[in-house]
Amino acid sequence: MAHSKEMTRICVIGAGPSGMSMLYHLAKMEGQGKRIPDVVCYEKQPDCGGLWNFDWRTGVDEHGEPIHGSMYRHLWTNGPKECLEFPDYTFDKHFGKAIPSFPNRAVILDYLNGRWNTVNARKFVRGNTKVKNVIYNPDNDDFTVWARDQVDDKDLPPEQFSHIVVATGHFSVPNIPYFKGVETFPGRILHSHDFRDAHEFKGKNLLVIGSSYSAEDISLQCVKFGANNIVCSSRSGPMGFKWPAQIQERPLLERIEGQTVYFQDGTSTEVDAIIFCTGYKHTFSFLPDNLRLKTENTFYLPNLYKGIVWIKTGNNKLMYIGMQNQYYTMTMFDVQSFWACRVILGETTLPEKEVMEVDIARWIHKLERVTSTSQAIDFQTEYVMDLGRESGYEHNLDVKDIFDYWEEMKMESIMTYRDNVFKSKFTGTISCKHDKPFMDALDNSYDDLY
Ligand code: FAD
Ligand code: NA7
Repeated sequence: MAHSKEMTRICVIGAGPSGMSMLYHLAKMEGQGKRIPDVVCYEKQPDCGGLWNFDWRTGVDEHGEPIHGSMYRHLWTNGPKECLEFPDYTFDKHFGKAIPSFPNRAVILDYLNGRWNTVNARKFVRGNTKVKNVIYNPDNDDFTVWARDQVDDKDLPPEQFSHIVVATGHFSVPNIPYFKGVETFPGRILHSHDFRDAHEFKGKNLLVIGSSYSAEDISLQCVKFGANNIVCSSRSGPMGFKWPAQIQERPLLERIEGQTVYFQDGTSTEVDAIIFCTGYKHTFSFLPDNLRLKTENTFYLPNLYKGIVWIKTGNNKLMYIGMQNQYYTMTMFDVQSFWACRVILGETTLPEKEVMEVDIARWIHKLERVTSTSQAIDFQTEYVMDLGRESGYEHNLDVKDIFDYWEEMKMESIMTYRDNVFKSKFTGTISCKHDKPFMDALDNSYDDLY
């Protein structure tokens, strides 16, 4: 479709929680009688939901494209649901009763779908459609997008858009460092991206590399489902939880000789499998260098004003949602999206480039002084609150107290923190307990969504 300079036409890339928040707000505004621009959301999976769609496949999908999903079968949320609850669509509203604070992944997807359905946000989504290329056209001050219909196996005609919103997530493309001798290892080697079910490791001795959320939770999952022993290897110090007897922590892996893995402190052990929990790479293969965010997994991103607007090239009409490291998730994506919608609709005016640069530098400088989890939560709370204030977001999203309590519970006991109950900031409802403690709950019946 041709695009004139005056026309606003939005392309959202990705229909995970971030992209869907954009669509939710646009559909809601439309429902309130506001005139909204033409919107198209390209999603390479068959449906919306992003990482919350469990994918049994690993490697490539049925169309030969890299699998997006990194979720595993028995995943329960690792933060309390009270920290990701939408004030305008609470868990009480969706489920009609109190549910546990750490639900399994199917419950979260059901909840998200419930909110999106209230405004039929899905109507903008073109599923099974992968964005292959985007360019900025300085002459016309717009973007051209090339996408591919994966079911019909054909490229679609290029389309013009005034705005691009990149919401393709950043926990999908694995970061896999090399360790000397790894090619001699005779057992299974995988990255957390390809981890699907801990049953596979029953009775096995494992090496887990990394010391963040995936390392911690995959180790626990493996203990839960009967792994014999797990050694976690970290480059920046131990995680320091009170682990069960089957889990030990060691310094960074130094080399591998056959089944034996050697650590930097000179110790060694024999393992049957190696799981790289070494994080993910921000990857935007569909974007040229002048539009492409290049970053580590951090709490404030380079070249993005308010963590959203790409200021390096072009016209401030390329935006990214959900690209920072995350304590806040769904609500942060939501306030980012609301803020972005207001900018696109001309209800918020962006300052001059120099002012935006100074603002980014100020946040990054502030982040450099963050040295603890609690401070990182403070930092992200401040960021979320700043966006809320600027955009006139209707609700106060500050759940720092709940995060702090969660962190305290986790340090007290990594095995049982998910058995605690938390109170909703928005309804005052205290969650109920699961029928079994986390470490004993092996069946995870997804049919019973509470
Ligand atoms: P995603 O969910 O990754 O969605 C991005 C979407 O973009 C996908 O649907 C993808 O198919 C699509 N896409 C990508 N490339 C293209 C393309 N070229 N063309 C078209 N579409 C494309 N968060 C929590 O709040 N609680 C948790 O317990 C929790 N657990 C997690 C566990 C794991 C194992 C992982 C990996 C993450 C977890 N998260 C958790 C964090 C997670 O990042 C967010 O909850 C959320 O899924 C991020 O949403 P998103 O929309 O930004 O990205
Ligand atoms: P994270 O949180 O980005 O953590 C990555 C981890 O990988 C972290 O501990 C890193 O160590 C470690 N890492 C990265 N590169 C290396 C090398 N070269 N050697 C050793 N260790 C390395 O990713 P996660 O997968 O844990 O979590 C991502 C999301 O999935 C999150 O939302 C969870 O809820 C689920 P570092 O700490 O930098 O020393």
